[in-house]
Amino acid sequence: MTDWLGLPPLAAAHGGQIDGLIGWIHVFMLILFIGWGAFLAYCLVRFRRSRHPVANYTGVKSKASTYSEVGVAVVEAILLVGFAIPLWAARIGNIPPASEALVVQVTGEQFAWNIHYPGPDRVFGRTDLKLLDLQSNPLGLDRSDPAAKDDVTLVNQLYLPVNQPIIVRLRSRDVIHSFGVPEFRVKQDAVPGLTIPIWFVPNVTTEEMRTRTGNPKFQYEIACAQLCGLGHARMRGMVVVQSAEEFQKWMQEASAEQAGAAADPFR
Ligand SMILES: [Cu+2]
Repeated sequence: MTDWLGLPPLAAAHGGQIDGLIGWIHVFMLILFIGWGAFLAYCLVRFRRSRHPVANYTGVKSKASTYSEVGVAVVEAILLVGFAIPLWAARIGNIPPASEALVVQVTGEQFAWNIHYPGPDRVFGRTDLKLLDLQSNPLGLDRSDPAAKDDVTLVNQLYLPVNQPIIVRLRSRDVIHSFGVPEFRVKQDAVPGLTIPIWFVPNVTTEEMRTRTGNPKFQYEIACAQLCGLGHARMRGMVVVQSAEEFQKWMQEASAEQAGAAADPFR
């Protein structure tokens, strides 16, 4: 229905509502544009100098302009109260319980996305600033904590299962970044000192999207959507959406591999 907008392909359950809202805004703004444009053209002709050599100081007596302005305000109120606020409230208020979702922590830094999964035990391991190492441990994860043993950390790679609610706990380590994945119709600023939850349900796997777009190299991408410094343009992460089974398998392997590497750093 909203193909005419030329938006990126849609790959999240709630995205249709966002596209619908964007579509309605465009329709109303087009009506406004045509209306005001026609009014301007009418005024230019109607009040041309050759017909009105002397200025008229009384002004317009008709109420038409008042009515049209009220009309515009009403349409804008409908957009805001009828569409935008309910949609926003549903996105912000109805966060699914963590037990039904995959929770993943995403921490922006200049200029990368640090991804942290709690692992199969679903508990995030302890992190400690003192353990923070820009190269080997950018999140300062304490591998001696039992809850951290199965944790998986990655840089610029986000793996997600399809058709499952995802809760991203978004944070920043330095400046304001913004987590944006256009296909998921998700965009949220990452603010230092805050952990901001966002959630969505990806409903098209990377494989399916490749077939659908006819582009065998298609990749979902996290784009940093706030100018955050000189390296902003290269602050990209890739997102891989897999079937639940593929994701489980990947998670088991990554978890085992990272636990092994942590136990034997010289391996
Ligand atoms: Cu950034």
